[in-house]
Amino acid sequence: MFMTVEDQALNTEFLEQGYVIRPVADQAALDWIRDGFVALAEEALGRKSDLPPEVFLNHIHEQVPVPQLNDFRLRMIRGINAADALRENYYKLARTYLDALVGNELAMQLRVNLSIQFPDDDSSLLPVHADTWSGDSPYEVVVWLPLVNCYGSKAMYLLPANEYAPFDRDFVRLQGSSSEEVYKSIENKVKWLEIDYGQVMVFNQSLPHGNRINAEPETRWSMNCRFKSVFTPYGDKKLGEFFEPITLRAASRLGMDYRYPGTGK
Ligand SMILES: O=C(O)CCC(=O)C(=O)O
Ligand SMILES: [Fe+2]
Repeated sequence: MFMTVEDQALNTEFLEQGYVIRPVADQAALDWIRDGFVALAEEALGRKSDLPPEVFLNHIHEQVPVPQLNDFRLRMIRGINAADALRENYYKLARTYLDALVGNELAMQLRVNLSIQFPDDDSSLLPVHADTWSGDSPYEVVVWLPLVNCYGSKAMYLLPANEYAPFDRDFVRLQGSSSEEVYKSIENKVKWLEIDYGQVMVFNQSLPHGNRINAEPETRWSMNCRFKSVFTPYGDKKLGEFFEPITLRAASRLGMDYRYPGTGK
């Protein structure tokens, strides 16, 4: 492979583990996103906070009642996605890693998702799944961003690539089992992805992953967004509907627009 040594190492790590965790590639973009959430949450609560941002976000469950959590989360997602700079800032967090792992002509999901998981709350859990089981293309990767430090059950888990083969062999037998049974079958193989604010993760969403009840005393805030190389096959999520090209290069623009002489408009 004609890749730099660094790019090769990153690719090998991603293939072997199914994920990479690295410092964000753009600290200003990260702070812009977190400050945005603090401002949106203050607006939703109708008061300013004098707490440091990480304390404010980690303890938001002390200010938002559980029955209002979903509305609160939707308000946060709408608010942050309404800012024109969001997607470019989100891309900048992982640009160098995406370049190395996916390519430099990318399609990005139109809407960036947000998870908020209160301690001991079971209302917003994602049972074990792979995104490809519900129509995502295996050419997609997820860029996952913690807005607070995530550890223990406040983190998400993933079945590492090197543990996948037995799961694959057992999958047919597991069909008809509950998500809980599927989880139990891999419980001692999954990796809990400890990751701090200031880091970003890229993971292979075709590996089984999910989360459990957050038994830590702090709220988890994390974002996720899918990226793929623009000319790779699409699943149910199509270009123009769900994905949009963000870094098309001149040669591709020319190719897409090309008409043989005399046949074009
Ligand atoms: O954030 C999580 O716990 C799971 C995220 C997830 O399933 C995804 O981004 O595809
Ligand atoms: Fe997922």
